[in-house]
Amino acid sequence: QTQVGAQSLGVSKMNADVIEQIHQMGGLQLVMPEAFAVTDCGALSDSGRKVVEFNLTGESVTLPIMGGKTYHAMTFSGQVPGPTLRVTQGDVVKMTLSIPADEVTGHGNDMHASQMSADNFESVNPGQTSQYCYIAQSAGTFKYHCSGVHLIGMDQHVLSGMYGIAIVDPIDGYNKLMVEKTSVNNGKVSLDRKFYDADALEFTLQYNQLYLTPEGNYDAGAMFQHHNTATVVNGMQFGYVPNMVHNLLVKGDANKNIFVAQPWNGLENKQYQSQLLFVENDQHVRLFVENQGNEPVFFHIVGEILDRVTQGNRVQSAATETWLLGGSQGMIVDLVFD
Ligand SMILES: [Cu+2]
Repeated sequence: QTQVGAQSLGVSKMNADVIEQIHQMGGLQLVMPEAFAVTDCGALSDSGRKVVEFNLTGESVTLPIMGGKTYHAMTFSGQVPGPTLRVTQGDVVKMTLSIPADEVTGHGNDMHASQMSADNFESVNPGQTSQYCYIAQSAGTFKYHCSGVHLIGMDQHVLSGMYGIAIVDPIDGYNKLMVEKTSVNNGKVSLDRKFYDADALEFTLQYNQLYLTPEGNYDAGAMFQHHNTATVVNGMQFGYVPNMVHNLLVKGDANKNIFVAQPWNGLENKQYQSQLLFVENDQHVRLFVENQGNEPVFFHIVGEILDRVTQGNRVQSAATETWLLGGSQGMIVDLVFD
C-alpha cells in the first residue's frame, strides 16, 4: 500500500525556488481542498450541513475460509468488508472508531472520501475511542481502510479484512442511463436509444487478496511476492456461486452441484452461505465496485457490456467490455442485462 502524506507536500514547507522549478517544468499544481483542513466536529456540526454519524469498532475475529479452515481476520465492526457508509455529497461525516479493551492491537481509519492524510488521525489504542469529521466533497465510491498503528502494519490490517467503502451520492442525484440499441424502420437500420430511470437495483462489490500461512496468519512475504492465497469478493472466495437451494431448484437434488466449485453450499453456513445476485432482464443495475487489494482488477461481466462507467462523478466510458481498476480505485458501473 502506498500512502502519500498530503502534509509532506505542504506548499508552506517548500522552498519557493522549488515551486518555481515545478512550475517551469510544466505543471504540477497543488490544490488543497477545504475539507483537508476541516476536522473540527464542533464547527462542522453547526455548519448547516447534514451530519451523518459513522460508528465503527476495530476487532480481530476468526472467519471461515474456503476448504473448511479459518483465518485470523481484522475487521471493522466484526465484518469483512466493513459497514458501507452512504452519504450525499456535501454531508458532514462524523467518524468514530472504538477499539475494545481486549483487542490485541490498535487500529486507525483512513477514509479516502475525507481527503485527509491518515497522519491526521493517527491510531486508536485498545480501550479507547477517537473521532474526526469531514465534508464529503466529491461524489463517487471511495475506499476506507485501517491505517495500522501509526501506519505500522497497515498492509496486514487491510489485507486481513479492515476495509470498506463510502458511497457519496451526487448532490443532484444520478443520471438516467442511456443504452444504445438499433431498430429497423422501413427497411433501414438506425439508432434506437433506450433510456432507463436513474433509480436502479444496487450492489457493492469489493475485491481483495488474502495472503495467509497454512495456519491462517497474515504472510507479508507472500504479499511482497504477490503470491496470494485467495482472491476474495466481499470477503469471500466463490461467494457468488450457487448453493444447495439452487441445486434443488435447478437439478432437483440438493447434493448435485451446478457449478465446478460450491464451497459455501449448506444452510448451516448462515451468512457465509453463497449468495447469487438476482437481477431481471431490462432492469437498470448499478454496481459500486472497489479494488481494495494490491492486484489489478479486470472487471468484466461474461455475456454483458458495461453500459456506463463513472468515476469521480464523471462518465469515463459508455459501452465498454472491461474496465481496469488499480489498487485503491473505485467505479460505478451502470448496466442493463439484455
Ligand atoms: Cu487495524
